Amino acid sequence: MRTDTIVAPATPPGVGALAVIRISGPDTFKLLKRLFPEKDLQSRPGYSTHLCWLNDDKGKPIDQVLITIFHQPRSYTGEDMAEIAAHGSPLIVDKIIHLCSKNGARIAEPGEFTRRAVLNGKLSLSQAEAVLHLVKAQTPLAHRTAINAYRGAVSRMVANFTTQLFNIYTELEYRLGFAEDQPGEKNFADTRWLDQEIRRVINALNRELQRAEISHRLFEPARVAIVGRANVGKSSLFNRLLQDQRAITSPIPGTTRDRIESRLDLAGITLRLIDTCGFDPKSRNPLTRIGTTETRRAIQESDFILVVFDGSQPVHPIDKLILAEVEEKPKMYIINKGDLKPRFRIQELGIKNSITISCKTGENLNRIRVQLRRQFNSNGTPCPAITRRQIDCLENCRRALIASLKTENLEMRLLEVKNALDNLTAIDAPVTSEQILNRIFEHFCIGK
Ligand SMILES: Nc1nc2c(ncn2[C@@H]2O[C@H](COP(=O)(O)OP(=O)(O)OP(=O)(O)O)[C@@H](O)[C@H]2O)c(=O)[nH]1
Ligand SMILES: [Mg+2]
Repeated sequence: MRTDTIVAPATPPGVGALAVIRISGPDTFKLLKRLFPEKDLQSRPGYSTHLCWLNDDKGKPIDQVLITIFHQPRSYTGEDMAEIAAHGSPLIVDKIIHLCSKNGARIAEPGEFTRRAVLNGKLSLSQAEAVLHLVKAQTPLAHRTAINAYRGAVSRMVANFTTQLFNIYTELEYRLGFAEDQPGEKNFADTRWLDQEIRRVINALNRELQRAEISHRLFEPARVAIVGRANVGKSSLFNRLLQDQRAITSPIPGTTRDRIESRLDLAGITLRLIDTCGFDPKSRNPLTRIGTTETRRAIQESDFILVVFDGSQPVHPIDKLILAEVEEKPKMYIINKGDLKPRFRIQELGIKNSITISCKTGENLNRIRVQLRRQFNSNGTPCPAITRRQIDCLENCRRALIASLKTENLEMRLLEVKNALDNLTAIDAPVTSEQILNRIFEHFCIGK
């Protein structure tokens, strides 16, 4: 772990009433002494605030600031820290950061303050992740979920499962030892009770994993891409669903060039709706080919696809190519331009379920909304686990338990239960792996 002294703005760039600059590390007070030579801040109590004038290295005033000081270990990072609240001007912030770095501080990397808090045992891993979600939360439910996680709900859930699994583990170990001593003893080889206990934990994990999808979606809205060949009415559908003229529409094929994204709110469910460029991998137009590559990327990144066809035209060879492209994705087939004479025969594509709509008249658009709501229905209580990393750990734990049930061999079973325990405790384990830390903190911004 690096233990130098770091500095970064903690508030977003731009103009505001105030801007906060954070300093953390062993030389915090040495730095403050250079910045405010007439003050002896180190001898003042932690959490105290001090109104001071800050001058640049030529003695010219930068700003009048309010400094809050923290003595290690009683600070966010567990190190000596200071927070300088200045007037919210990007120029002032730049000057203060520059002054700090000239006097020995290093500009912090994204998430480095919280990373230090974890490494110094001030926050568990799941609490650190909750910090990110706390600032990301945009709805009251998302906020409640993040606050719970920050207050240790994930750690409590992990502790609860760990106790249950540990009991199973010790029982297995005991039986294994006993079976070796008393090879003829039948009762100890009978694992029905253990099977039941393991199944009970698997069922509880199943419930948490279902709820985890709800909590994950509170912070990472599902992506829904509108895909189809040129001119079928993708942008018209995009605008209709958003109830806004967000994308340009026109009778000229190839109107949409770049993918356009927008937030779509459907009675409590938030989605990211994506309008794409007309799909045509064989086009001679280089722009269309670039657009098609982008559309492919949008398909890959999306959780659900609205596949749009033009109901006023016969099936086109590109329609078949599109079907192959979206084969593995959950999707809905939409036949647009239902107000015109029907010439599209979807049976030719071997598809049974589709919705015929008209972006011109608005016919059946509500059915799409209802289906999307059903698909991403988030009724229910969110689980404390929010991040993909936490969900993956729960999932791996469950997988190991299922594997443990498939073997009669007590030793193998013990190994799988141990594997399940390791995956579970990884959610909040003391971190030794740089890789895990990097994965968590790559999403943080500087100053957090
Ligand atoms: N009659 C009728 N015309 C429609 C309907 N939906 C869209 N259109 C028209 O079809 C044309 C193409 O619509 P867009 O929404 O731009 O189609 P697109 O799929 O986004 O096209 P590209 O961006 O070029 O790939 C426009 O002239 C629209 O007014 C509909 O339901 N009925
Ligand atoms: Mg378009």
